[in-house]
Amino acid sequence: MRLHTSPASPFGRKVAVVLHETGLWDRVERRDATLSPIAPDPEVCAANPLGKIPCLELDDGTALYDSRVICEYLDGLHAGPRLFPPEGPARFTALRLQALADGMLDTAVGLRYETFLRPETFRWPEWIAAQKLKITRALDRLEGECEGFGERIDIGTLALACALGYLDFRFAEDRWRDGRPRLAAWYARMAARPSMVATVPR
Ligand code: 99T
Repeated sequence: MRLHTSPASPFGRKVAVVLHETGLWDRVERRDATLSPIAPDPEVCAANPLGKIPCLELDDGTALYDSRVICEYLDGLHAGPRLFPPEGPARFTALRLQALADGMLDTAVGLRYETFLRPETFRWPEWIAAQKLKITRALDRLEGECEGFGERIDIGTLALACALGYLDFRFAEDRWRDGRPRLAAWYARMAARPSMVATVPR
């Protein structure tokens, strides 16, 4: 299997964390792609018409995307505890948390492109402020919910840890920990996991 990814991508990090947590790391060859919406990578586009990473090429030539599909596929390849709970409330809580984390990341990556790639004269301050508010609301919701996570490790909690790690990486000046001590404490425990330490974004 071959994974198109990048050390800066939080979605690629989620897949990498799953590979570590499931003991599958050595089964996947990794290829770091350099891309952006206006500078696509031809190899990634050949595998994923959306031109986005992560994208996993299987040995039979099938390409899997996006990160959610890849993570669920990988979760079917190991014998340890499932990261995608198979059914019931646990499953839908994990999937909802993953959706919240990925939604925060879609917003944050969009903001990154808006504030870093888009020429300054074309930027739209109201749009930027409204996007930041989405992340603020999500963080506030998580501050209220995270004590219930306990020591749970599943696709929801791992995705959230990757999302918070991306805020540290690209938006440190926004200081997401301020006023959110419970979320900060939960994240500190998650960030110490070997899978998270091995995949710190660069
Ligand atoms: O949008 C593009 O054309 C290129 N962008 C990407 O490939 C980003 C890289 S994060 N990936 C996604 O947006 C994937 C989202 C998808 N729903 C998934 O896989 O879950 C780069 C972040 C950075 O450099 O700061």
